Amino acid sequence: DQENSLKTYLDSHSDDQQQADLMGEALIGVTADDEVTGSVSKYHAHAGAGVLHRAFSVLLFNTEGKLLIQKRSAEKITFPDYWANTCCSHPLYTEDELEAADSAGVKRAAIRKLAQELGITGELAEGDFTAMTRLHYRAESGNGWVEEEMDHILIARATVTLALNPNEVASVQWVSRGELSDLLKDKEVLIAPWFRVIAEQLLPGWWPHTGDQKALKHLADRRII
Ligand code: DMA
Ligand code: MN
Repeated sequence: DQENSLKTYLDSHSDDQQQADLMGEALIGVTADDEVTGSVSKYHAHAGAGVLHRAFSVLLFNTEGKLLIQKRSAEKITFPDYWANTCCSHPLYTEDELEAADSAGVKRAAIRKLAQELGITGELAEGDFTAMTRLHYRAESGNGWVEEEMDHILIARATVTLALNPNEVASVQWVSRGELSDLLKDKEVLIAPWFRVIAEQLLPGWWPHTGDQKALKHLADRRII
């Protein structure tokens, strides 16, 4: 059953206690309409056939309009060593992070994980994020794990100081539109599947407006794509 398989997994991953501990997190199970169905462990959400759950993807820009991207660490359980957007994770099944009004829950989760993965603390508040749209996608991680998420995409712009957590992030890069498009074409580079969709299908329309939150809000679309 779910609890036993989590215990077996945790016992066999005592070599990486940080990632193993996180498999016990309570995530938010959702329907294809993003309606909450209940709590699901991070382990159960990503094992076997997987369980659709709520996630977020942050796209952080600096004042020059460059996007911060991260290479996921080799320790990540899903998609290790892949390049992705600034920060991705899941809101937790708590009152604070379940809050739907103004996408407050996913914004709070984003602030929590920007600190834990990248050491960004105190430089971003909920009001600095714009919730752009929701992306429903499913992808096999290739190592036996699966992602199926309702991904809330958040854009923010700020000047930040970074202190990378090596258990989460191998390296980072600030990229211009041209630099990102070269990276996406490079056959040697692993690109996370959700980030490829965001970068190729959504970002081109948003990038010119990332310095203007009012314009971004105008482009925001609460539909699920
Ligand atoms: C999960 O990200 C969310 C998306 C959009 C892929 P993740 O695997 O980096 O989550 P976590 O950092 O919590 O392991
Ligand atoms: Mn997930």
